[in-house]
Amino acid sequence: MDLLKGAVEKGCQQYPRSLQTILSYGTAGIRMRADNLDYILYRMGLLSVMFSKFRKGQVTGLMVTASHNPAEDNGVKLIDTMGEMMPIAWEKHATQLLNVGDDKLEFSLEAIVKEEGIDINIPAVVCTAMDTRPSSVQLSKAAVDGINALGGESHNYGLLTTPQLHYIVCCINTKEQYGLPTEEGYYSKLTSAFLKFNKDKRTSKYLPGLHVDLANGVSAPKIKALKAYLNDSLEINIYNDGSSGKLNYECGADFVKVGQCPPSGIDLQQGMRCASFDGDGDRIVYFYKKKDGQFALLDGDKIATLFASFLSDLVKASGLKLNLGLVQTAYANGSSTKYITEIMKVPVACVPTGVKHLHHKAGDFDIGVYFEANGHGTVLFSDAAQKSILQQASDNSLDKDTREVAGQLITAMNMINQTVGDAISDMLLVETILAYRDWTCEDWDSAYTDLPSVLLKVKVEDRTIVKTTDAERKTTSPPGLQEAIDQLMAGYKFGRAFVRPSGTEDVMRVYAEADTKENANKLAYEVGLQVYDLARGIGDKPQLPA
Ligand code: G16
Repeated sequence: MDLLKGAVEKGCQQYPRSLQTILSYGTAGIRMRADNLDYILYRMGLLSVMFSKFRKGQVTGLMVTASHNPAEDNGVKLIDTMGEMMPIAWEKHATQLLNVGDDKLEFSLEAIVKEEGIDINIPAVVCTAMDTRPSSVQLSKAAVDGINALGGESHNYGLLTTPQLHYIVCCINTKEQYGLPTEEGYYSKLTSAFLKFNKDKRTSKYLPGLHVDLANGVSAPKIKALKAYLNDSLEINIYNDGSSGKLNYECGADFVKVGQCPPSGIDLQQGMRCASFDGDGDRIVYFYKKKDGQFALLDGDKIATLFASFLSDLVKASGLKLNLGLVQTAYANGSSTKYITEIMKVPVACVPTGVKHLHHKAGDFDIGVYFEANGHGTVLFSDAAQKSILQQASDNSLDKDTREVAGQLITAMNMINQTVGDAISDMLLVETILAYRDWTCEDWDSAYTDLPSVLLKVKVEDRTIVKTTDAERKTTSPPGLQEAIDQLMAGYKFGRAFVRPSGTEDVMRVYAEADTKENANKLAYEVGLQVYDLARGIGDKPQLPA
């Protein structure tokens, strides 16, 4: 185990543990203020090498980003060999490496080797990339130092969106069956499918102009590159490209979703179709101004229903018998779940927050559409479904129309980044479907009306004291909290609320929905006060939302 010893000695000199607080690998990796992250990135570099060795030398990925968090934060997301998030079973190893003292690091690495039966001599390869945060360059270096210290080969792709790195890892490990493992290969795959699907489009209501808020993040240079591949088939007007504003500040998908208002920088007018990406390009929400002048959000739930109804129509028209399902979290608006089950008649599953949970569950269906309300999602096609769609498209015993629809399904599939939620890929598919249906945002939005909802944050002394169950829809601790929430909910028509500790920020999240905005606000506020009182709130008490 000289390799481990050497890596630890080097790391502890250059990247000594500088935090004594207990950390954990959360909803999507680890994130916090960037100042103390060097040693953490070094250690996550070590872990990604271990993970590559565990996967018999297949390539794993390490993305330096804190996604929707403020510019001062940073973090890391680790990627599995098919481009999914690192398996939950490995999160305990990450948490262990995050918390162990320098003197115990070697022992912890040895323990992982033993527990997972890793052959330490297998060569390892890790692909890395980063977002545009000021700290990302230095933190990438720390990660690469960790990778190299354990003898791993590192391929640094520089600036990429998170989903682009997921795509590249998958392409490499599938020996390019999924696409070419380069940024150009990514644009080329997605846009070829987009251009193919849209080549004969004739629309009267749908207009190709789209206004995109890029959160002053890494998607800005990437959307500029993408535009060159799209010719004029989609006119993308770019806002918040990082040339002046601050990352995620008053802009981006999270700001728009939580604030239910346009981002700064976009003067929203009627007739404009707009989208907001998050800081690392894995989330997207749409919005527009209604005829009555109100702001309207088309969030992850609306995107999921758009995708599911489109794919379900194509599946039916192609004569295939495939089981299509939708995966949501507790944040899904009650109206969306009702619409999907009662009108669309599509099965819905509810899982805890975190794309890793949704992605996993979506694999239970032939075609699994998964989305968090915050705009994080994609579609998975099982191997069997992909095979039968391909067969159907080339079965000459079938009529031409049927084969053509199966061909459209293949094209749609090629537009989708199945490895993870991807704002660019989701945007191309939304635009394709709107053009295909010749829909405006109003048409899309008219399927169902969201119940008014609100999200609050409450600061508490220690958010780990709040425990949840039933896909985070109920709390089991601290005592009395769930009973209090149940009582409050009963006082409001369509009242529904839940609380959960965030896995990406040091806060408790409170969600509430009800028949009116005023009632949703009141319910969230009252639940927030209970959290503050029963879960040892700190700082200012929650305020009644405006
Ligand atoms: C990450 C996760 C999402 C999650 C979000 C908020 O998004 O990938 O699945 O919904 O954090 O999580 P939490 O409520 O636990 O803070 P992103 O886009 O920031 O990576």
